[in-house]
Amino acid sequence: MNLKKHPKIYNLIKAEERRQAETINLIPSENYPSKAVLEATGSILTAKYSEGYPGRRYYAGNEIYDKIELLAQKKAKEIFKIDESYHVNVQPYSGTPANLAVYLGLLNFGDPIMGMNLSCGGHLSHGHKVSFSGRAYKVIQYGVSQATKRINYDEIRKLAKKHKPKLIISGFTAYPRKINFRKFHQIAKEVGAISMADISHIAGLIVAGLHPSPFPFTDIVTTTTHKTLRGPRGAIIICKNKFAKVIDRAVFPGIQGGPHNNITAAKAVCFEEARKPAFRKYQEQIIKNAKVLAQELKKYGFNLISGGTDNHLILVDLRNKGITGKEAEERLEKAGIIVNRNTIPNDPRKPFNPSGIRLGTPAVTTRGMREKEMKKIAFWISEVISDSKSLSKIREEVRKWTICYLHT
Ligand code: DSN
Repeated sequence: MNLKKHPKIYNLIKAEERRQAETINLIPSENYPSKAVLEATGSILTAKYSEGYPGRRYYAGNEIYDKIELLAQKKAKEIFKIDESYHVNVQPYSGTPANLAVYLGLLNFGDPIMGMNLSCGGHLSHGHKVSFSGRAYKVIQYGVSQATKRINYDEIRKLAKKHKPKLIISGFTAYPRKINFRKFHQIAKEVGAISMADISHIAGLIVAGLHPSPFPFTDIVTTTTHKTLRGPRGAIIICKNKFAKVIDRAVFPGIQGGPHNNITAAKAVCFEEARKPAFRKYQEQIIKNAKVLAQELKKYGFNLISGGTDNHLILVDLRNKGITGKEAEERLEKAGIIVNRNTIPNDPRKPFNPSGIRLGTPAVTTRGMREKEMKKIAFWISEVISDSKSLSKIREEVRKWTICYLHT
């Protein structure tokens, strides 16, 4: 391996491989891509500049890259079952740049936009004040119902009628329930807004037909490719044809330079993998695992936001356990269980040390873990949260246990 000639970085990569193999990864936005995706990511395609789009590049030597990009676009359309009324841009470097490109392409600075607030599960790039999206636009934020912790579409309609946003964003990073994209689109149309869905977390579930699709009605759909889709770190934008030109121009030259061609090829590989029956089975298992993990945690007295999950993630309110999200995250990490601290709806605490943790099953499901394993994981989580003295013992158990599961 040529990387061995760079021992410092080689050893760090090996150490990270070991960490991944010996820990239980419950971060809902992470996953382990296939070897094919990794090979494309690490390929010679990284060596080329291709500013522009297929057939309209600013550099010579792009014949092959045009084919790769067109193939990735075609495969994206196939997995989301969309027709020629939609256009795909496969160049966004990741989720936030994809979202910012949408805003740049469709809005004027200062225009009103609506998105879910961070504490209820929205993303920073959906209009949070610390993000460019919250500074460049007039943001109206919606939350979830106080009682049910679910989206209240009537409230969203009222807010939309009052503020007349130009763009309404749906799709969240910490919402454990199904999203009715059709209702969001209807509300947008009632107030003359463009509808946008950021399906980053649930794209794999949508492809597998296990979550309602935002197609064929939503105006703009963005998604990362590395979460439930299990591809390379990156994103795509799918938009109705009438927005194709402005979206393409906003991605390049608006906010990006040359596309990362190695990643474009890896996206095409990931889309190809997502067409296989095994991918659907994998997505089904993600949901089964999340449901079992949720049920078990409830048995151990954990309060789950909205009472459970319909998708790949669970949001735990830790206030009854007398521990903050940050403390829980740190304690669990010492035991080899990797989660991330997260705000809960209307969290009285700040995002850096919030009241909850967010757990997800995409990565552990990729490793072949099933319902039985979820029960064990819930038991360990409960032990760790209730007794900080057992950490090193559980760490050793987790180390021995995880070695038995696949790791790419
Ligand atoms: N940071 C990602 C997540 O963890 O959900 C979203 O971009």
